[in-house]
Amino acid sequence: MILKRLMLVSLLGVALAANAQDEMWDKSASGRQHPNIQWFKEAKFGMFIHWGLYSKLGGVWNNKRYYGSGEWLMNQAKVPADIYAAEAATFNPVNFNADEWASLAKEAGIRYMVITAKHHEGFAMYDSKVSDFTIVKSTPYKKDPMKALADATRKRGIQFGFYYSQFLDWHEPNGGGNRWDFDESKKDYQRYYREKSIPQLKELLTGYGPLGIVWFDMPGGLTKQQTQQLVDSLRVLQPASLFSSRVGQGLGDYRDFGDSEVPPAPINEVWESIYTHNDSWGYIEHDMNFKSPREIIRLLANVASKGGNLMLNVGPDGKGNIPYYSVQYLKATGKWLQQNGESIYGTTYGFIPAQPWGVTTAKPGKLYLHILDRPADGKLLLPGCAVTVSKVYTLVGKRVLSFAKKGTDVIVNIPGMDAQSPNTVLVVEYQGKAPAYDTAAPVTVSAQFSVNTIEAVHAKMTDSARVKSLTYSHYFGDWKHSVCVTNMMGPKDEARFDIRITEAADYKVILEYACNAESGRQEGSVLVNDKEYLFRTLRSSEFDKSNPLMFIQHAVAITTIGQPGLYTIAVKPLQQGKELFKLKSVRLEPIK
Ligand code: FHN
Repeated sequence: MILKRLMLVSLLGVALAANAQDEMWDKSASGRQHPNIQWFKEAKFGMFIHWGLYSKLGGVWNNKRYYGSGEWLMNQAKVPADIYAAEAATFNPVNFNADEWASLAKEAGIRYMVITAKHHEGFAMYDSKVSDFTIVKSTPYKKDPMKALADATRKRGIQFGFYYSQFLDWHEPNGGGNRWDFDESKKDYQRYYREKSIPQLKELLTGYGPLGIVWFDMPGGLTKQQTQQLVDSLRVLQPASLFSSRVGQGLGDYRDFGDSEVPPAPINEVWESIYTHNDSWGYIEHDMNFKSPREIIRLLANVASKGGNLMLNVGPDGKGNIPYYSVQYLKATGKWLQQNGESIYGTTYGFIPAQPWGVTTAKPGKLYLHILDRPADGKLLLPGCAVTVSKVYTLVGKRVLSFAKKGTDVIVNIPGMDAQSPNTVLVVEYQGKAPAYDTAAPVTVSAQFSVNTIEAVHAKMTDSARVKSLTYSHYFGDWKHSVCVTNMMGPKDEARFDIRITEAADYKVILEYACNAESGRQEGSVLVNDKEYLFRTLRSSEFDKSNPLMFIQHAVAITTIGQPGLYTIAVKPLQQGKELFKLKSVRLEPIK
């Protein structure tokens, strides 16, 4: 069912429903806690490694280049299983060096590592006795790299785990997914589980020492009861090992969000966001869209500020080399973490929601301010800071800063910051009970920043308008998730945003949205400060016809704010009938 859903999503390019992967999480499971969950909660930063036979192919088959998820090459090119398997004869990762990989992880500040033992292609990257399609039996390399890697990571205090695709197996007639070679009506999934999947999982859980995590993926073919039996039969082998939510049927120990997805607001559960470093999980020679250290550090802070872990993927090539930019940028991330790790490891989300200057994380009695953008006047506003602040200082250098309190606002005088720093952290020490995170707090808008983004998640809707997380991909399987206000079909379907403007100024009002041909050229209005401004929608993409969502920024008005205070912005269609657009954010830019 989930597989079908994902296929549909990839065909359509955009899924207008909630993310299918997230359906694997049973919310009632959040009350239950694995006794060994604490290390995971504190770890915050993991390294995912997608490495398999596909890494040797690098996204190219028969001289044709494929884009998106490189580990899906066999499926994308519909390569016959025997022809694909023959590729193993030239897979020889002679440059693989377990100590180098583990040292890189250590230097990057990684606390856990999860590597693909078997991906959907069916190839075991370890010495499996259950199948002949393994790195030991069918390649010139002939060795088991997983043994060495498990030892090298543990030696460095990094938790080690395996990714295992338990249902999809394009090499096997009874495995899920391969319908180009094998007749689906003849598939016996139970037999696949019995003869390959479960025995291989047992090998992994018995032959490689204590595993921090077993990271399942893309469940299928099992009822809840059968999944429970699978879980039980593996649990006894390693009771301390954590199982990812993609074991299916709500039976995991923590929640994984969709690929490359961060929830829009904090979540009080144990969870993980997983991201590719470039556009693909598996190595693709021509994929150079690597996230910079700045992007990784900010992503890490953003995920931590919502209470989760970030597991960032690298895709080593067929020789066993981790791509140059992954190595460099992970090391740079590690440098930042060496100095600022206190504000990430062992934290949870802070009680102050995202501000124009950045995000917050917390430990008992301490609030960490991650300053991603410095206010021009050097005065940092902490709204809703209903605690007794005793001290504010820079995390690096421990420079004590002065601050003032006005009601529940705290205003910190911040020093000139290193403009190059991706994230400058301040520590607020306080007494008293941290107030609850206020999801309904007005969004701060300040003239001290070049732009203020009011995200769709803050919308209060009337009538049929709805906030939804939309899933789509640009290439194949490089999933993106955007939270948008949708279903604004007529004048009653309004999205309202409560904001607090802290300085009088003229602000440009910009709508960020995706709009297809059908929705193009419709009239809408924005009400700000008691004045209504009209606009006509601009078409941005054809997301309903196998194309992804593309967002544009459409400036629609200037509003003159004479007094700081609370305001509301309301967006709505003027005519009935068609969806106005998918509204991702409203941006307010002070006019200079
Ligand atoms: O299909 C896989 C994909 O190749 C990759 O392994 C990701 C990682 O989360 N999981 C699946 C899709 O969700």
